[in-house]
Amino acid sequence: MTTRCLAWDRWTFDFDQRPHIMAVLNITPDSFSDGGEHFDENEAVAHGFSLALAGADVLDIGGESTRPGAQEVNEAEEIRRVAPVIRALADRVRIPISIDTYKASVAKAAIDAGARIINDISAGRFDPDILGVAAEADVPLILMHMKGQPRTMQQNPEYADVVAEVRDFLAEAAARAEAAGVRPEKIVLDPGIGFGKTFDHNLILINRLRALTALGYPILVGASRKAFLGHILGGTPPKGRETASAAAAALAAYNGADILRVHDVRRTWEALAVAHAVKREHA
Ligand code: PMM
Repeated sequence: MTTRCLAWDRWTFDFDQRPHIMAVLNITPDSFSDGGEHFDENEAVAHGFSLALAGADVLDIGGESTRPGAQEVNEAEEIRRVAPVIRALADRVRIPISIDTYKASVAKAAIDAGARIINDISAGRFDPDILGVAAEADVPLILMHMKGQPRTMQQNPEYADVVAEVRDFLAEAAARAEAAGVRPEKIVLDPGIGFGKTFDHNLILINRLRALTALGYPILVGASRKAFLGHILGGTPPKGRETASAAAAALAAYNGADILRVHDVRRTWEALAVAHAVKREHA
């Protein structure tokens, strides 16, 4: 099966035409890259508008930070953070809104508020009911690889063959989602950059992305502002990693990523335009 396209509701993402941009909107006090900045509801909504205006194809709204060691948030609090922002943006931006959660109840509340994509960093492992929520709503479902749990995932992760392990994990996650009623053409896979991976694992996965595109589903990559970029730059903090993030997005897109999850939409857009132009010439 090869799906080079996501089409649902009033949207068509044709990945043969160009890579697409998912813009990050975290409504958390403690995300590693933008924690606290958009914690206020009005500010979050304003930032959502500006990301859409900058050219984002999707807004990914999250109410719980998943950085190593972050505080867990209960469902009611997570819904309280994200639902009003989704409701305020859903009818007023033309692009779809994604809910970044691994909890079925939060995904359901977000769908009720107007979200039309579910982004699950646990690939349905933490709360399998989320697969039924995606099937029922018939929305795209992003399944991400993570080794272990967010709290402990960076404690010396080991793989015999990181590419094969991530590929097999994602193939199994897709099969489980399909068994729960999610249509294959709604599934997107993500290697989970920074989630239970060493510096080298992240680089290998970006380099060898073709092993994942071979599974036949669209591929999403989220490298923006992540620690491995800070490491390459010699310790630059998250906000100083924007040019490096754009370079990582361009390389991932060149190697087959269809959706790039990023903070800086404009800069990514330019980097992706170059990647796509070179790739087309090469094809
Ligand atoms: N990274 C973060 C959060 N959610 N979702 C997907 N699908 N892929 C990712 O790589 C990913 C994610 C952590 O980054 P943030 O704190 O900047 O949101």
